[in-house]
Amino acid sequence: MLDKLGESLKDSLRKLLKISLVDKKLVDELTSDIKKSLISGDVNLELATKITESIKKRALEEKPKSGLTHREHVINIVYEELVKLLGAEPGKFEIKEKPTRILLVGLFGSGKTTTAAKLAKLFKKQGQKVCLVQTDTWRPAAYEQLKQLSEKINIPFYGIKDEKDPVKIVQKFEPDYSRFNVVIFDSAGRDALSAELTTEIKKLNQAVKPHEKLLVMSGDIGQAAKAQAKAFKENIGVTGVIITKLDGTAKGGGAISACAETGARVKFIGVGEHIDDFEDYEPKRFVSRLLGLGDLQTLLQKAEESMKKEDAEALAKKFIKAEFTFDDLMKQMEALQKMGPLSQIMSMIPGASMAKIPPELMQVQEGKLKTWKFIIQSMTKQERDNPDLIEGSRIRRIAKGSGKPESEVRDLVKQYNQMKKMMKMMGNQKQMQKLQKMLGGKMPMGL
Ligand SMILES: Nc1nc2c(ncn2[C@@H]2O[C@H](COP(=O)(O)OP(=O)(O)OP(=O)(O)O)[C@@H](O)[C@H]2O)c(=O)[nH]1
Ligand SMILES: [Mg+2]
Repeated sequence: MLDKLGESLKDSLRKLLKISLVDKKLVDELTSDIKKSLISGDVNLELATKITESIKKRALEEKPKSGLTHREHVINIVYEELVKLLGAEPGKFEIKEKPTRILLVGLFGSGKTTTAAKLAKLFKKQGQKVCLVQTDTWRPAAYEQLKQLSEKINIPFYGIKDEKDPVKIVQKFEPDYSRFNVVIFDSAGRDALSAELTTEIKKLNQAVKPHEKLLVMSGDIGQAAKAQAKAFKENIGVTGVIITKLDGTAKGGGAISACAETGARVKFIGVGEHIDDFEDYEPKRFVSRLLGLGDLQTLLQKAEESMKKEDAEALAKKFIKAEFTFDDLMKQMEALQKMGPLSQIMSMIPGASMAKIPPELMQVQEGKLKTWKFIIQSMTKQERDNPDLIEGSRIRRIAKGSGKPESEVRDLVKQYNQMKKMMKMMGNQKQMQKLQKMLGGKMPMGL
């Protein structure tokens, strides 16, 4: 998501990590890089200038907090300013009243109907009783589209095929709504917020009496999101925004920053065409992912599910210190396997996404793991604890014992050494570790 914006921001920070002395020239270079990244991410020039000026000023004038190097201090400032730019508050969404009525509005093709289904599934997962109501009487296939989606996710659907008046649809099913905790109304779009669309939504608004009016906008409209959010807010009042299609576009930075600027709260983001490609919008988490700082809390949560917490923490520490043995490697590999694809896991480890990780390490196959297990089981305790011992005759013995070719044993030793080197590299990024500690309270991180 927002890959391009994230990559160029990461590149800027990578440069900073390589340099030991932070001086005015470096800060100038860094802020100019960040500004370029933001503009390529479609953040407007004025806003991009404002934030980079503020980063520059703070980086040069503010004293680093205790325990932080100047470099770490600057990274923290970049992080804080980006969070401000992309909306300081998370778009929390609570179901307070029952039923909570949600009306989705937006222009043609912004993703309303898809989002209606995504939202419904999300609430259902939270244990809420949800139904979907189709009030789009404009697009000929709208009825079928939402009906099919609701069948796919097994959620009650209301709609009247061929009815032309959306208000009649809302009224017809009024007695049913009280059976649900959440009622989601899809509505019709137009090319622009025309008088026709405004009138229609106003009428719908009166009939539905929604608790939440959510404006659905496509992320690829970039800065145009600002004018759109403003127009919808003024004309019909919106309580929040959902930005869709944030997968594979660099322009999402534009749409999100534009919303933050107008005070429109982004509540959810759509990150793909599938029903599960939907997330709560949490600016801090979003920015830490953009910067490649990782999301350690999510990682730890997953780790906890697959192994005991103490084990997970001890292993993670060993892992980062590159002190792990073959036994640890095996444990880690097994745990990682339970947690999901390695590449996804690595993107959540702070610093890991900064270190360029060899792709072959990301593709450890299950079959390979089994082979490794046999090989490790054929090692003596001494060899497992001290992998440097493994050479020549030991390799031959281990190969024989495990029934695997010597090349496999060598391969495992090679992978181990590579991994160790990589972990050392990450571990040595002391600034990253300290940063995690410092941000412990503020960012979803905490080893
Ligand atoms: N890649 C991607 N595609 C999306 C996302 N959300 C919606 N789409 C696609 O965008 C297209 C339009 O989505 P709809 O949900 O029909 O949009 P709509 O706002 O209901 O459109 P109208 O009913 O014509 O006003 C569809 O092809 C969706 O699959 C998203 O988050 N990512
Ligand atoms: Mg639609």
